[in-house]
Amino acid sequence: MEIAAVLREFGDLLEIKGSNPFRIRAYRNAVRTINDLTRSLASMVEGGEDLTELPGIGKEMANHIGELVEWGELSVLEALGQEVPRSLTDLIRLDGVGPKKAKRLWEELGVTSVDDLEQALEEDRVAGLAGFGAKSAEKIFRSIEDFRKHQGRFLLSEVDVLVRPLIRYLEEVGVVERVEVAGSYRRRKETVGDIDLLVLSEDGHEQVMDSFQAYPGVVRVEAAGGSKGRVVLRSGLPVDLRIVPRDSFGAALHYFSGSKEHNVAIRTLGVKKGLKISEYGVFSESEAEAGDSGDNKVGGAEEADVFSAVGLPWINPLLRENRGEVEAARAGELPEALKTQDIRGDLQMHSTWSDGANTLREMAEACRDRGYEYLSITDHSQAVTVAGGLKPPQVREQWEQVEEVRQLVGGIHLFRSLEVDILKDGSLDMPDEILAGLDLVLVSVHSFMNMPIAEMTKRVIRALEHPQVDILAHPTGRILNRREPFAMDVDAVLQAAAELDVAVELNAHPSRLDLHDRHVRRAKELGVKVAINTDAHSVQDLDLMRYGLDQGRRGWLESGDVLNAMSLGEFQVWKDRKNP
Ligand code: DGT
Ligand code: CA
Ligand code: CA
Ligand code: ZN
Repeated sequence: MEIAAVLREFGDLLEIKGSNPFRIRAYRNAVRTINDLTRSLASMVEGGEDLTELPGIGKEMANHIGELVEWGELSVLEALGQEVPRSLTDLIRLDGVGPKKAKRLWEELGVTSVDDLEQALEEDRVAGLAGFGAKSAEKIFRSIEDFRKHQGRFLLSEVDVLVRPLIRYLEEVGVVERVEVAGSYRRRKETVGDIDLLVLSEDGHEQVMDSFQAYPGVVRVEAAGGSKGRVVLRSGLPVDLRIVPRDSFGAALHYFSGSKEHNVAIRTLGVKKGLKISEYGVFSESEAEAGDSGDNKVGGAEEADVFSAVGLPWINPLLRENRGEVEAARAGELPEALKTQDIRGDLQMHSTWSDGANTLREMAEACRDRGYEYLSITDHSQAVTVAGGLKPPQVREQWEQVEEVRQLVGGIHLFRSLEVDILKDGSLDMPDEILAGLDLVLVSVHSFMNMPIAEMTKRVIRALEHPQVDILAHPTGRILNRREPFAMDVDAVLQAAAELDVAVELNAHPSRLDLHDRHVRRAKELGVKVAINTDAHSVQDLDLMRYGLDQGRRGWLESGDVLNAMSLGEFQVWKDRKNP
């Protein structure tokens, strides 16, 4: 169903672009075939079936489906999106707008998104176009309201590339002294609804607002007042900006960083101390404590003022979800945040042996250059045919190359490893003698993801019971905004991992971040080691570690909880824990 949706989107873009009708039809036919299937495509792919035997599925289409089954992503779609704004496909979802009308709106009115279309409707520019009457304009208006109720959230990695240039731009505005991002982005929540910017500027509000609205990435200004504005960037990301004076900047930063639940907890503590805490500052209810300026403000320039007013140390924004951080702060038991240098190795990545872009040697060198002490390359096993999974003889061949790379690349240790598929019944997709020959065995689910919860839980626990298993990779299978986690009793799986002495992965890829932060915290509580791995498919992807670190911090991990924060020596001991 999701695969059909992606192929449909691709077909939509081709049609909006006005591509060859045969090519468009190929995608439409493929979508129809897939929608008519009685079995899941994923299971057919994993069963090694030849998809080109299906009506309307050619070789190219079969390859696309393979890519989608493994990654939920289609690279040719990314490429086409450079030519035709992908946001145009949102228009087609609106009742009353088809591909032809979307094309006309784009070419004649410059409309590229639902926001643009709404604006064009408001300015009465649509009803005059050929094919659009007053009635259809009215209908489109109503369907936009519907569309708004179902809009998605943004991945941190998507937001990072949009926010950094915007901050740099604002910092260049002469009257701006300081720019901070608050909200869920500052808390490094896995997805972000909108960006909340705070700008320190004593005077020159007008210049700040004008510059903000004139930012080249802005497609639409939603609100613009004296000290507050909201715009929408071309990508659809809304940005709130507030101009704040120096003496309340810290209070505003605290307030707008949230979460709302954390703020409520802090405010409640304040009330008990006779303090009123708001985005403007910390105020004493008693006149006696009035400050020098004659008002009763007792702080607010620094964020630490807010915490110290209620007798707490500063709390890392990544912990501010009101999940016990206030109590822990009071007891002096806040976790010590993970540092980049705590990570000594990366234990999941792919090479050209399966679906990665770089060789073993290149991956090893890149890890060494990052200062890691060890790495393990975890190409897929045979069941994951779409990602070039390895058969046992290839695994043995790879070991020979591992040996060569060990000789060639000094200063880092390369482990023999694999990402072994957990089959439908919980058995592993590799014979025992291969498993025994690996230094490190990762296991993960890539097929039959729609099982009932009890069955899936049993399946995964059975896999963990295999004595060679070291790490359960991307435990819930979710892909943010694309695929829900599969139904599984995560707590039961974590308890089994604790009993069986198996580690769980926090997959750092920003579209996975799997485990979820609450489950990371639960793993820590249960004493289950967490491996923060990038699942890199290229040397560049090794940079994704920072998303895993943030998620680990949100899950209260400390370096002692993290498997790959062990030194090489400690790790060698750990990996042989079951057969010393
Ligand atoms: P988002 O944008 O949905 O990813 O999540 P946030 O947390 O960025 O939420 P947002 O943008 O609505 O508001 C930013 C922060 O402002 C929020 O984290 C806490 C603060 N805030 C907003 N509305 C309220 C409120 O009604 N009460 C309190 N205490 N804080 C609020
Ligand atoms: Ca926000
Ligand atoms: Ca906001
Ligand atoms: Zn995987």
